[in-house]
Amino acid sequence: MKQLTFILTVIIIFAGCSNDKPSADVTPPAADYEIINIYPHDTSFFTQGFEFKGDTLLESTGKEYYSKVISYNIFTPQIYKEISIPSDVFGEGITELNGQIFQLTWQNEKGYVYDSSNLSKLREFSYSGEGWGICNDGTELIMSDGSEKLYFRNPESFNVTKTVIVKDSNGVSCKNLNELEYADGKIYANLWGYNFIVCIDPLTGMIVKKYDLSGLLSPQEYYEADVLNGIAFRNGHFFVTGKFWPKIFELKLND
Ligand SMILES: [Ca+2]
Repeated sequence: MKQLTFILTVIIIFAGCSNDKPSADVTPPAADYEIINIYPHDTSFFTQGFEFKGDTLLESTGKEYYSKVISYNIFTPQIYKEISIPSDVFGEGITELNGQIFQLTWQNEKGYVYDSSNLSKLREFSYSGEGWGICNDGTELIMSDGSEKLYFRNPESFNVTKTVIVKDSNGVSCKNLNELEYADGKIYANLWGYNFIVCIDPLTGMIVKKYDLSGLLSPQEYYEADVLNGIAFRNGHFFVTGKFWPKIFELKLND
């Protein structure tokens, strides 16, 4: 009986959102969504950051030699500006706050700040460890590093002011937090390698909703593309895409 209890305990632990394998079965149950529209996405973009400023979509891409920041309009479509970063730097997430765009890098332990009106570089900043996703709540920057932690940082000093552990309703921590989006008081996050996004209470770190987006692309499109990564909120709708994805989906996420 003890052995059976042990086995069941192991099964329960690994069915949760633990270690490197967050499960699609983790509570809370998936919430559904509606597709409002579909827009083309450049399949050369290894998407790392995705955020709207008004009608302008800001996207950052990764990989050495290919990392850049693009501001464009998916509704016209029209590219306003595109800049590259040094070829030895692997770009990661971006977020816009008070006229400035903050860009992380993966393992270079530095980031860039740009003037959001013209993408001219204003300054650099440094941090320890990896940079993955970033968003902001209108006051502070919120950053992920691939772990289960979200780091709240002062936008001027980039000092950490608070750290939140993201966990499911069973209290199991959830690693692989990737691209982020702040919307209506919640943080929405991609989990690296998984076709669902989670909605997180920023005060507690608790995952309160989960959306399974595994049906967005056809099996052939999923085969040719890389992982789901990129959430941008605009006028009550969520725009999602992924690395090398051919499409951007405008979604209404239901409660
Ligand atoms: Ca985002």
